[in-house]
Amino acid sequence: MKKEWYKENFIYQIYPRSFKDSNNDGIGDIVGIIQKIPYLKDLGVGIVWLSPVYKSPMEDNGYDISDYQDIAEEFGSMQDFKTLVKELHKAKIKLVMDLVINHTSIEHEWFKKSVKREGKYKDFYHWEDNKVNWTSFFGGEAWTYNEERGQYYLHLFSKGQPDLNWDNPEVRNEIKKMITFWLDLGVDGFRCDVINLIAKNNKHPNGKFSLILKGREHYLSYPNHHKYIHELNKDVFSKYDCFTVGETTLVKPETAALLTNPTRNELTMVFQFDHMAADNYVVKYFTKKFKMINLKKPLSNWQHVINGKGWNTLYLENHDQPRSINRFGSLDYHYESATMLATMLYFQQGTPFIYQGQELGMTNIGMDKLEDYQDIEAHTVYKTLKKIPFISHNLIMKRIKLMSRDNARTPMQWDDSKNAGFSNKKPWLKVNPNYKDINVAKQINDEDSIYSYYKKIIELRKKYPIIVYGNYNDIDFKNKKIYSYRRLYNNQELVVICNFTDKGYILIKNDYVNYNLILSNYKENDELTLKPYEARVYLKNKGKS
Ligand code: ISL
Ligand code: CA
Repeated sequence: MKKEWYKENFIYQIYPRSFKDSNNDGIGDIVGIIQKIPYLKDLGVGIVWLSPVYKSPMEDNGYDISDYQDIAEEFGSMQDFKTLVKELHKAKIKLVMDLVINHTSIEHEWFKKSVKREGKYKDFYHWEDNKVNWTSFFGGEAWTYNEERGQYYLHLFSKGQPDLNWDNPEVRNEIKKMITFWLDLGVDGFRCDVINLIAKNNKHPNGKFSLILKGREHYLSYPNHHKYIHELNKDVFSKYDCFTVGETTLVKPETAALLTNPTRNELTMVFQFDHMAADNYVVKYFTKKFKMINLKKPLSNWQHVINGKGWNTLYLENHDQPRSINRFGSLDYHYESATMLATMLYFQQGTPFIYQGQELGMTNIGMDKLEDYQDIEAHTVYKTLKKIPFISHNLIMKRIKLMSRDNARTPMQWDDSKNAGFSNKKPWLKVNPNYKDINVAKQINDEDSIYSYYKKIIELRKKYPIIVYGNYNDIDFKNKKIYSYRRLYNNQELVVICNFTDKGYILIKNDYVNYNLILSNYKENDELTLKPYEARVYLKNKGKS
């Protein structure tokens, strides 16, 4: 397997709005990120991924871009951005930008000109005389009438996010120029937003009957997306030492294996979503009781399908997902379950991602009032569900409390001072009241904190290539309580054992007496019994025993 820097480093995702506010306007910014580079250095991550900082009306917090080659004023200036690149590189940290190229904002010049049917912009977006029945990812209709042009336009997300027409070569040229601009500024890679949605059936036929995402057969992993991504790779990415991670919604492992196969020159790796459905029926808001086997099955499947063909990503959290302890762990075993989840995830094969605050065990805020939610998705989902008879306000709020994206977007908890040390002014979104207990200041010098445990995993991954490159095999796959697996590399064997229950678990026989315990979230490990949420990592040099 080829050795690459983007396989060996941890990637830390920053949601700029919520990371650190340097000028006390209540909104995180680029200078705030620069101030916290020593923190990233201490943690030991090698790559930072920034959620969008481009100019935007912020209807979807920057995933609606009105100028691809400028910085949003609330985040800072182009000069600040250049300083960020310089300072990160000085600290030996690479920078990955978010690339939102499936759609723009309706305030982008291209869209304004397209509305007026101006020159080459006329067909930059998807236009139809008649309404098509497709539905949007945020709930509601995906085609909206534009008075001025007298036609309907497509938006797979909010009304403010019209989809670009990728069949138009002029669109592809503009995008390529824009990407080159950022690479020339020193950017080291891109996270490509909903990249498996860019190609559409351009005849825009009505979709077949479906309760969710009606019309998806006409745009989800539609064949031409391979072609367009390959073109970006050939004309732009391949000319730089950079990598790409595609966000691929509802992608099948077989498609991902094609997208990430190095010989096809498309993407480096992708985010899949199968394991994010371990506690819901594909649509996040249709929740179901979490069962560990529903996390293990998809994760293991991806390890096997991608192995030797492409390259995996390892994540449990991002700015679209509620916090993992609430979903898959236990608030009563905060430290134990947070560290166990990290152990289960980060010793698998793939590039590991940490979402800001995950390294502290930040948890869901679960706000009661709809007005407190800032996320456009919470509001559109509310409106859509409210139209269905028999669904009450309380029932919808219960779901939103559990699954809203704002759960992950509350300000980063730096210390126990006002507003968690994020800002002196009232933050744009409420701070989680548990910041007095869960914060960086409290954990950074405590050997027994979640933060220090994350640091240990990061160090181990640097020390042992088996963690990066070893082959993956399940152990006792059918076990519904214990998640365990083995990695094999050269003459070494690594074994990971995680207890997903709040009860002790008797190991029938101890198979690992001759192994070296290199990590555990308990100080004492009973030979025959796993404690609640206990995690262990063993290493063995074969032949020696
Ligand atoms: O979070 C989701 C639903 O609750 C996902 O379906 C999500 O909308 C989808 O994965 C696409 O996400 C990305 O593109 C969106 C943006 O709102 C998300 O923040 C981004 O990660 C539109 O640009
Ligand atoms: Ca600010």
